[in-house]
Amino acid sequence: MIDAILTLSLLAQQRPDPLPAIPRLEVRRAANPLSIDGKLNDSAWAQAEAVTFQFPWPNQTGAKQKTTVRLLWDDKYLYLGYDCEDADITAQYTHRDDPTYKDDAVEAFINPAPAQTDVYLGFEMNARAVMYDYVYLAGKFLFKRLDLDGLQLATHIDGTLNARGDKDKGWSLEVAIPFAEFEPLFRAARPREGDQWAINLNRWDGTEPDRRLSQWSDSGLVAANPHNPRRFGTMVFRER
Ligand SMILES: [Ca+2]
Ligand SMILES: [Ca+2]
Repeated sequence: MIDAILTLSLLAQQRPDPLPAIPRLEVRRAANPLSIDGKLNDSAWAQAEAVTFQFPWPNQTGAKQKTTVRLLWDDKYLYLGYDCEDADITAQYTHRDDPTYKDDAVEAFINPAPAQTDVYLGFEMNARAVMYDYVYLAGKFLFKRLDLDGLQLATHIDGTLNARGDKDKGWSLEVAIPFAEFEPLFRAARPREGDQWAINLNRWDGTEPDRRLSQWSDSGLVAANPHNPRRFGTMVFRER
């Protein structure tokens, strides 16, 4: 039941200069089962091509720490595995639909019907494996009270969480999203060979005033803002 909406103040002004090309990724079917424990040591992950993030807003301050993401799928789930280098891991929020994007967090914005760019599902997940999921509607609303069922989410921290004086190595995150959650945008039980979805992958890192947004596909917006569905990358499902 949707009983609350959050109005977005997205003055989504696009930069005038030439923007980078929209990236494309082939997503393979997982050959072996994955254990969603936050560790990317399952043999299936070795099949997946890693994408790296760019930093489109040079005025942001603090270390530009590397992020790689791998994607896989099977009959039931889309899997994402994030690997975040991070010398200082911080995350405060602990409840579903808290504003996890204010923490050390990674995101996936997924549009399974790329002929339209009004609606997509957002998943914003902090280093404590807290999920903020919502439906984005036309740059105007986020329906955040809608909680998707059957998600699996875990993180692994190589360092100390919220201990500010020491030096951490990084954190990783695994999430499994059931294809059933994409109804009615995607009217099939699962994707087929060659199906294309639009997706963007993001990371918020650091604490104010040193905070960075990095992304797979540059949103092309003037402000550091990831929400531009016209600039999502293309993901192509492959059976092998
Ligand atoms: Ca794992
Ligand atoms: Ca951090």
